[in-house]
Amino acid sequence: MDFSKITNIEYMNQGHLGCPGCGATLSMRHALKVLGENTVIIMPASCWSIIAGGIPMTALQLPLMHVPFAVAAACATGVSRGYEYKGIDDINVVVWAGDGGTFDIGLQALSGAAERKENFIYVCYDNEAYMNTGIQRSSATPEGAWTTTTPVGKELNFEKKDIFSIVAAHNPEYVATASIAYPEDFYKKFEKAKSMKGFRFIHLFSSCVPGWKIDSSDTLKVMRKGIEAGIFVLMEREYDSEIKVTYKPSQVLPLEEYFKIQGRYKNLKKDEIKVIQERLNKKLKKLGII
Ligand SMILES: Cc1ncc(C[n+]2csc(CCOP(=O)(O)OP(=O)(O)O)c2C)c(N)n1
Ligand code: SF4
Ligand SMILES: [Mg+2]
Repeated sequence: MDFSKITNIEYMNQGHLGCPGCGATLSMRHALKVLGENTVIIMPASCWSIIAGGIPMTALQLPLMHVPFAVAAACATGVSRGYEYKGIDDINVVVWAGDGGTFDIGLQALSGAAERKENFIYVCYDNEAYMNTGIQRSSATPEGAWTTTTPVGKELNFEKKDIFSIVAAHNPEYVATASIAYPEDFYKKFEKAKSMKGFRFIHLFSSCVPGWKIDSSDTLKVMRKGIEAGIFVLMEREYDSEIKVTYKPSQVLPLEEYFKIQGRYKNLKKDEIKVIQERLNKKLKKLGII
């Protein structure tokens, strides 16, 4: 990818309300550089509703519609069809939702829109818990991670919901995972999604400083280690084609290397890490990563 083509224009102002080192904030800044000014954001309740700030101090220079938690994909449907009715076809309608608003509360609206092949991009920034309301467990929380509703962090019976497969089962135009810790891959996927019509879904791995109990300066390092350990796999699928892994670590890191730099995993014992590693290895074998 030619990085010199990336615009210097910022669609996010300084002075947003995200924590220093917030993965979701970095992700929005860079996604907007690809999506550009002809973009309308639909946003359910989440940290990002706060990060954006209220008018007249909003951090985004683009139209933003705040919508109730469960209905982001339904609201985006309305906006997208409104443009279609008016014969306007050069606007990117984009949902920007957290994992709680996607994996749990907004799942029925997401499924309906994907099944109807609505014309918009749905982005889920996944920080693996309900962060805005105080770090409660969601169905995107990985097994073994501490949250305020799983205080010991040892709910090994609950595995993270496989949202990629759920969305892919609707045969959308495009489904991908990405992380701003791998910007080249991230930019390519947003460009590809932007160039298409129909239902497109991008699942972002998105660090959270207080929720993951990490240092703000380590935010990219933590996400990179997660991807090198294979706990989050960078991949994509176009319509009904095969899944393509877009980044394969040359040597997959032991999960322990990823866990030990985050306070949320500090209660895990060696034998518990072994159980989680074995489960992960099975998934990575299926994807041809190990
Ligand atoms: C129907 C409804 N239930 C609960 C809330 C309270 N609430 C606002 S944001 C939020 C957490 C959202 O979690 P997630 O979607 O993962 O985004 P994050 O805060 O992690 O960025 C909750 C529970 C709400 N606004 N509406
Ligand atoms: S709590 Fe987490 S997701 Fe929310 S603004 Fe802070 S770092 Fe970002
Ligand atoms: Mg979340």
